[in-house]
Amino acid sequence: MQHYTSLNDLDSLLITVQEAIELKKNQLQFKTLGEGKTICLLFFNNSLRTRLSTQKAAQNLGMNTIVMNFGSEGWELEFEDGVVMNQNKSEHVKEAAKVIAQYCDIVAIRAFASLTDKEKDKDEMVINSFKKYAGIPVVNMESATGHPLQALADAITIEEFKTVKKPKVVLSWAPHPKALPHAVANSFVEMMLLQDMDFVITHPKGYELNPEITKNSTIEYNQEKAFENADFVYVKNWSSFNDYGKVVNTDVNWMITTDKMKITNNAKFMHCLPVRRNVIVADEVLDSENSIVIQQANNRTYSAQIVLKKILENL
Ligand code: AN0
Ligand code: CP
Repeated sequence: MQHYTSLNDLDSLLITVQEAIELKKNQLQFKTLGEGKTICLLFFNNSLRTRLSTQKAAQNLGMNTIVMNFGSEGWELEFEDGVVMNQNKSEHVKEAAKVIAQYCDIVAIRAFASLTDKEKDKDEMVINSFKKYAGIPVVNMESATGHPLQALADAITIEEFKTVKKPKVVLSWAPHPKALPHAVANSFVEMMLLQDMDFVITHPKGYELNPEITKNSTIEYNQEKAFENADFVYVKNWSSFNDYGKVVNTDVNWMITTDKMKITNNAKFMHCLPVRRNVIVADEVLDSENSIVIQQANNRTYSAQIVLKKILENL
């Protein structure tokens, strides 16, 4: 594998999930594969899990890691061509990407959606500029439109916890005070559509995701109806896609409560974290035995490790 910027970079999601589960049993089995190799992790936004699990994954493979919080510590980058750079932006991505590529063998990038410019976000300017100018493998640690390391960890988690061959999985929107990106939901949908599962998306009207991503997915506007017989409830907030980046509804009735979980088939509760307690989900659900968010976050290491392993094998 050359880059990992979307799930489509994997030859096979299902085989990769099995490989990650094998890797998890003995996480140091490829500890010399990355010897002498360096990964640069560039963060244009905050992170806990992605930052630590990707470093851990690289270290399990024997790699060196360099981390930079670009958002707060880097020069502000210009991405447009032919601009007179006499404003705030000190450096063009053309130089920055080429310079960074001399210090490492793989570059991983977190650059959230602007949520103000739909076209720019759709073009994935940050990730694609690094792809274009760095000339080394690029890994997506959540870009404007996707979070494929999260979705791979989610697929591993569902595989580990499913008790029937074809579980019912519900992706539910839940309220949040701030406008959040679509990336996690997009990649989750893409991941579900690569598998034969009973998949339903539920959200209030106005929160339809990009139809090019949801394609023919079932959308049920009645959350309680969607929850009937669910084996997994995957919860995430996102802002409006049509009214781009706007919070069009914060209906507290969409919060995940014990009463709602009672409608399900004793479903597991999943969330990528960070999660706001008693806004997205009630304490008693998050603290219940059915909540697998901690195990889900653990799988971020094996998701990153299997991806880095595939890239290292191709270097
Ligand atoms: C981010 C998001 O919703 O995309 C990161 C999630 C992994 N969440 C927040 O900004 C709270
Ligand atoms: N789930 C996830 O990506 O978490 P962080 O934003 O903390 O990295």
